Amino acid sequence: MKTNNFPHKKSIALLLDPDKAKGETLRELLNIANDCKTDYIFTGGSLTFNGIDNLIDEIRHLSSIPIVLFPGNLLQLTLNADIILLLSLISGRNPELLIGNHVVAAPHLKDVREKLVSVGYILINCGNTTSVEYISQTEAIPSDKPEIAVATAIAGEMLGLRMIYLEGGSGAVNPVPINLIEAVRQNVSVPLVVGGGIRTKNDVKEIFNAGADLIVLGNSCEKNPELLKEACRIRDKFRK
Ligand code: 1GP
Repeated sequence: MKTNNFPHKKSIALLLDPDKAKGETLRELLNIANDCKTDYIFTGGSLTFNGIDNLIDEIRHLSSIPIVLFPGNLLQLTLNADIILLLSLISGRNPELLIGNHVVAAPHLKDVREKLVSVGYILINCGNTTSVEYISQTEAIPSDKPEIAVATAIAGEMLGLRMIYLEGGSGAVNPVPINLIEAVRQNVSVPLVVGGGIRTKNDVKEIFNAGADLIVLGNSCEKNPELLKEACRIRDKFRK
């Protein structure tokens, strides 16, 4: 799979946590994902230790949706995904997550360059301390400081990162604020991904409207798979 058109148009990704997505739950969710033509399946997580390869195998049996590795740490590194996000946590100042892990991973990734997408990963504090913030030992950008998010995103684009990801964190109390998404959209031209705490179809509509290209849904779809269908319907309207 080529990554130079990733993501194409407005897109929806379903995030599957290898620790939670199993058995019948996984089958049901993937049936829905297939039916509504979900664009991508993301897999990874802040605390996931292993199980990514098994989950990828299972997904491949049940679906042909492209699989994107969204690694929470180096232990999750696998070459079996179709796309591998090379995340730089540019809102933080943890050198391991800015460059250290990349140095360790680079020799393993050098033969699959066509799968790699470098991402400026930006944490936004959306009301609570999320696992990604705690585990990464970084401080998220306050949600009422869009100018800091904008400056960070511009810096990421200037450094040559191919995508900006605004992350509220899994289970965030609120999604990334709309005015912050709009401000970032107006200042960078690379694809914009938004995820974390998105729970309603109205959230999905507003976030696409604000300029996101790709919306990532995790927890809320596990609890309410109907949201995935609704999100894909909204995506289809935006594509018309
Ligand atoms: C992906 O971390 C998110 O960016 C997923 O968050 O589980 O809250 O949807 P949720």
